[in-house]
Amino acid sequence: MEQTFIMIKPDGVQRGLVGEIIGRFEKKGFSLKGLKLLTVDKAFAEKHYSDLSSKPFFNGLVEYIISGPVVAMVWEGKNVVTTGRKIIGATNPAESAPGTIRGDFAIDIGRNVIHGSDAVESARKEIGLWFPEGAANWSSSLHPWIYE
Ligand code: IDP
Ligand code: MG
Repeated sequence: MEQTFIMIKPDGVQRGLVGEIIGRFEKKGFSLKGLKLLTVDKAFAEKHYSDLSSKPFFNGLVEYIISGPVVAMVWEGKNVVTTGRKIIGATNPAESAPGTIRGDFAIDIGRNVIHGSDAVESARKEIGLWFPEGAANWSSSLHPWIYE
C-alpha cells in the first residue's frame, strides 16, 4: 500500500492545528503509520529541502522549518500521495481552495502550515530520512469498511 510523508510545520504546531490536521487524514480513511514531534537542525532541514537549494527563498525556508518543533508523520492508503496533496492544497495559500488545509488555515506561502511529499519516489526518500527506524507495521480493522 502507498505511503506518504506529511509534516506539520512549526507554525502549524504553534497555532494548535495538530489535532485538526491529523483528524482530516484520519477521517478520510488513511492509516497513521508513523508519528513524532521533533525539532530538526539546519543540516537536516537542508537535506529535506535539498531540491530547492538554488531557490532565493531557501535560507528563509530552512530557518522557518528549524524555528520550532514539527510533527512528522507517515500516512498510508490508496493514492495517498496525490490525495494527500489535494487535502493540503496549493503551495501558495492564496491559491489553495477553501476546504484544503492551506486554504482554511494559512495566508502566506512562507507560513503554509504543512508539507506533503509530491510523488511516490520523494515520499520513499522522505520517509527514509525522517523515519530511519522504519514506519509502524499494523493494519486497521476498518480496512474492509473503507476499501471495496
Ligand atoms: P510544496 O510544499 O507545496 O511541495 P515546494 O515548491 O516544494 O512546495 O516548496 C517547499 C516549501 O517552500 C513551500 O511549502 C513553502 O513553505 C516554501 N516556499 C515555496 N515557494 C516559496 C516562495 O516563493 N517564497 C517563500 N517560501 C516558499
Ligand atoms: Mg514540495
